[in-house]
Amino acid sequence: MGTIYITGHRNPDFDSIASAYVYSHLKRHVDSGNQYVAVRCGNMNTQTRMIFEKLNLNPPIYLKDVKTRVSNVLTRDVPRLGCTDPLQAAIAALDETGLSLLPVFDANEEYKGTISSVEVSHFLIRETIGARPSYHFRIDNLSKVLPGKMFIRGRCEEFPAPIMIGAMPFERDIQSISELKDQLPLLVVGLRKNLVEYAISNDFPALILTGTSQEEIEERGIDFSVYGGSVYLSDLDTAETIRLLRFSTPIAEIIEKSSETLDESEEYDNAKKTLAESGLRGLPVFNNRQFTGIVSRGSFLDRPRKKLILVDHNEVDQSIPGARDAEILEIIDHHRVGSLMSQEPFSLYTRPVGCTCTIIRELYRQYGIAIPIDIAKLMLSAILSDTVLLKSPTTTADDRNAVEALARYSGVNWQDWGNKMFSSGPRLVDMNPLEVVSGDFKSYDAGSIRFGIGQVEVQTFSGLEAVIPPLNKALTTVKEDKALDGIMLLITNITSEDSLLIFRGLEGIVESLPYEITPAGVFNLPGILSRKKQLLPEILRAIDETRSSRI
Ligand SMILES: [Mn+2]
Repeated sequence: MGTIYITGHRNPDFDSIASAYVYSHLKRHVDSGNQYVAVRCGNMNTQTRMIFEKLNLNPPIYLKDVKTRVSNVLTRDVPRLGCTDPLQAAIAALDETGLSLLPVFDANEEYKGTISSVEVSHFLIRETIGARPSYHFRIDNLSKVLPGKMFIRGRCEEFPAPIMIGAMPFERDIQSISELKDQLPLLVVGLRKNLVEYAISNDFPALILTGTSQEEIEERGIDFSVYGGSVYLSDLDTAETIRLLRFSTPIAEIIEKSSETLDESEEYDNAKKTLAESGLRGLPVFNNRQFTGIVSRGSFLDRPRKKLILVDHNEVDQSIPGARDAEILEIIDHHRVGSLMSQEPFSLYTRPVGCTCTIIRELYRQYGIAIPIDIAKLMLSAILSDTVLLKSPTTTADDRNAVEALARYSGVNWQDWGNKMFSSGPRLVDMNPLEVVSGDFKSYDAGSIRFGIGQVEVQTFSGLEAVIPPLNKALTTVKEDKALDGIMLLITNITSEDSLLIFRGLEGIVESLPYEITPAGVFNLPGILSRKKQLLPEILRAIDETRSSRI
């Protein structure tokens, strides 16, 4: 079962948010095999908040982006090893989990490095090649790898020592030991009194006695009272004792030391780069300093992509950040189709209607799914919002029919409800000019020219003179922030069905628009309500004409 996000565009208007909500409801009914989550990638405007509140519905959750992160590739439920654990425990854990590496922590839970089959191999190679190896012993680890019991616990907790076996005639054994020069060995021996006493008197760090018992030792009358080392009684024969003893080495001695870590929230590409540059085979992953798993080089072989359905837009640049790398499964939209590129086939539903919800209502009918009253009210509100109460020239017969049918079905007087929707917004004079400009803002590319158009709806133009200068200032700020060549704000009076236009940049092009301009630099656009259908084509045409006149 996968998670599929349904999102509208950035700077979402009501249709964008309602369409995501409504379509997630429909998808849940037609496909129970996946989880459909409606999201929004921006703040809700006043109208959106008001409608969801009035209908007592929870609006889609805010989702910052759909970027692939470490949390999407990490291996969880990874056993943690301690620095003092015997190498045998690490080998067993690598074998049991099948993981390529495991993280190692010290007694204070601080991350110290990783161990993998590579470090284990290095250990074996080092002991195989060259002179007699010296091992790092930790008395506490003896009982962890060797069945048996501690007979005497010595003073020294950890020490380096070569292993010697007392299996030759006494003189030959002493000879071998003396050849170790200043190194004192850990001696593995049966109950041979002369050798044991030799070890005691020479202060060997530890003795491992095989094939004997406490009673036998006492019967032999060996005096350990002056001995400072440890004596361990192994239940195994000497060969097995030696084999396992080597793997009692604390893993801190052989790990790949590192303090580099990753956070779950780190972006996939950054994490991949961090790992590659570290030269390490893997890194531990933390979430708020809490260890949650590991990533290895294998974690980054294939980027998992989040699954996405776009509603009310079709360009990844207008979509939730990360959409470019996501797997887009469907697009439902009523805007012009721009640069649509996909890595795989997907469902595309576009129709030249006034609102995405008009298309989604059609889909409900196609699938034969009953529309709940709440959903009907949302769709009705979305169509009224996008078509400005069916007045916008983008309105089609389908939108009108949908409004009539949804209003009848849900028992709503759409004119009353629509007027309430549009009067819910604050007055322009009371609003932050930057929010007015960027609240409902769209960017466009026309060849090498990038420009943006914001739109705001008002009930009246009266008192507007006072807000023009601050709005012009805000236009300049947003234009610079977004590195645009030109920027405009369409102020639409939904009562008189007219608009005003103010702008910054692209003067030559904007001034050739077929509208009357006032001395204050404000265009009058009588009868113009639609940015998409009425204003945008004029601007694109003006750009084209300016270009061809230059040639
Ligand atoms: Mn729309």
